[in-house]
Amino acid sequence: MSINAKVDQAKAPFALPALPYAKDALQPVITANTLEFHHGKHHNAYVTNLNKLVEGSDLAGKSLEEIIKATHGHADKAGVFNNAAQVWNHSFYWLSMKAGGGGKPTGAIAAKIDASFGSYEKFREAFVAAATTQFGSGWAWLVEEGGNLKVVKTGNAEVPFTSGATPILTIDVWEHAYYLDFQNRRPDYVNAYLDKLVNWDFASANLK
Ligand code: MN3
Repeated sequence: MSINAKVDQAKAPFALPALPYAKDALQPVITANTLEFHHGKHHNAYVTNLNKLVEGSDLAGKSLEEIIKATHGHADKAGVFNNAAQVWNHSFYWLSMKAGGGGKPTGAIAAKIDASFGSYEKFREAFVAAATTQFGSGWAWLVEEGGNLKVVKTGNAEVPFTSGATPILTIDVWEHAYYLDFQNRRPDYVNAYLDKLVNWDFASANLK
């Protein structure tokens, strides 16, 4: 079973997945200029590097998730892991946002947030704290683990599913995600993501 059916299920070599919206769809929070670099250069470079690293190896012909699980925690495979996980993380991040998204969720995901955190406001506090305190590069996540929702943060390319948590939503807090639009103001980027971009339909679809 795949971790997320909407993230590339093809086998290596991989292609850069198309953005699920136009490059200017997330403006003014995330500009077309940022997506031009972030998707067209950064995400694309992870795909290109990964394909080079797995070509001719025993990982050729495996899916992204199989490669991530097979290389996680193996120091001699760190290059493969980092590129594979970054391909997965970026595909999941694009899907975590949409034009006109954000704000308080409704339906099943709202009920699950209330049950797990006490309220949407408590969830929001935890998510902002994780995203703003991740030191250096990394990601903040809403995940489902043991039947509850939790907020976690991961460094560099790390993914939550290698430790058993199911990703529900993510925000990229590497500087390349926000520097062109927000410079050093990471908290403004995180708040704008929550208020204007979160794709709660995608989050709901990721609940078990
Ligand atoms: Mn990134």
